[in-house]
Amino acid sequence: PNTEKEKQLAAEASVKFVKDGMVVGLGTGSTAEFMIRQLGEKVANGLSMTGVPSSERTANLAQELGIPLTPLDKVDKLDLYIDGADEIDAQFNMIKGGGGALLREKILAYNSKFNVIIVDSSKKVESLGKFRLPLEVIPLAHKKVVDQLIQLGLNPILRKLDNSEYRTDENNFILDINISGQKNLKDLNTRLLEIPGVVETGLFLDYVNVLILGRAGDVEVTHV
Ligand code: DER
Repeated sequence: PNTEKEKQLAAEASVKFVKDGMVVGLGTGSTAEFMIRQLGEKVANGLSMTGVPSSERTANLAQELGIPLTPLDKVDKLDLYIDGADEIDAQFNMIKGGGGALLREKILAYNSKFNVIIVDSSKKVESLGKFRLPLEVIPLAHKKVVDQLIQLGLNPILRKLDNSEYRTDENNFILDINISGQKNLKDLNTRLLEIPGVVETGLFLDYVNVLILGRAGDVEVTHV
């Protein structure tokens, strides 16, 4: 299937949810990029909206496109949050964080009235875990967290950028872990968050209001 086309179709369908005067959380990644570019066009044609970016990468792109931005602490609730996902299962549980922005993404998604997720067909899975789950971890603690994750059989890998550690926008590390075969995602998420030094996980459970799935030449919109 033509993944780029599917991303574009899903992005196109998502911007229809954006109405004049809305405060919109802007996701991170290549699918979100299609959405942001389309919002830029609508803003250029008179749409009045304010964006709240989920990463420096997204902030820079939105700025370039002339989308007015505001910091999260200047708004009460976001009207809408639009973002991609790395994997999503039939219960709308997601793995996110492939783009390293999971912490801010989860903060925005949690603080918005309505979450719209846009994916190409490759993201829909039977069960999560083919894609490694990203954890945001404090550098000071990361070796201890690695040891703990190894004990749990989760096979942590420190994300690299060229030859040094990858740093998130908050200057933390990312550990990518293998959660395939894990049955109780809620319990797993709780256990991960209880490890001191783990800031946040890329497990998004119960965060989807609408899923827009681009499928060869068409889009499938599911209201959860
Ligand atoms: O990092 C993220 O959470 C992104 O949304 C990612 O999950 C999707 O990235 P993609 O749209 O480039 O596949």
